[in-house]
Amino acid sequence: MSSPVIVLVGPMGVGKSTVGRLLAERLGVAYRDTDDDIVTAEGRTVADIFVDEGEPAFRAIEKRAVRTALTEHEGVLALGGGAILDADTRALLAGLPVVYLSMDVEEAVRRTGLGAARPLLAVNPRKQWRELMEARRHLYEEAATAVVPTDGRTPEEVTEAALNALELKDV
Ligand code: SKM
Repeated sequence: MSSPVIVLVGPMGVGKSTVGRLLAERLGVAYRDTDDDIVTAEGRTVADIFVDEGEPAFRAIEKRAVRTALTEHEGVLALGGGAILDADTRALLAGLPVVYLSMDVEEAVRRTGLGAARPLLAVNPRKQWRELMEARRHLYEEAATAVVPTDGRTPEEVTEAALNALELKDV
């Protein structure tokens, strides 16, 4: 069974796709993103799935998508921001090189604003972010091999920090 060379976890908007692509380029491997897998498989946006079917249905779809990607993908894999809410998913991550890209609440508000494509943040984003971070921070940390703060850093700097943290610098 294959597994990813790096799994990225962290909140939406932290830069998992940008950094994930840069990491994949540096390591000469493919990039994959479970949100993209879900959109392709379902033929509709994540926001539409939330609206049409609700969050529990999305989480069930996401859980399957993460499991498949973890067993199929040998490159860099970014997980949706809430994937770590699932205990079985966290168990599947044990032993894998998991990087938690972190950011503080103010940075999160600044980066994501009021984007309609982000259904969990449609109303009162600062309060939502604070609650979301409080509820999830320990889950991200529990899942992670390395924590890489992104505040005030460029995607290139975050990429270097992630490679250093995993000691993949010379690969
Ligand atoms: O998976 C998407 C979706 O918008 C839910 C989410 C979350 O719960 O933080 C993050 C996104 O990646």
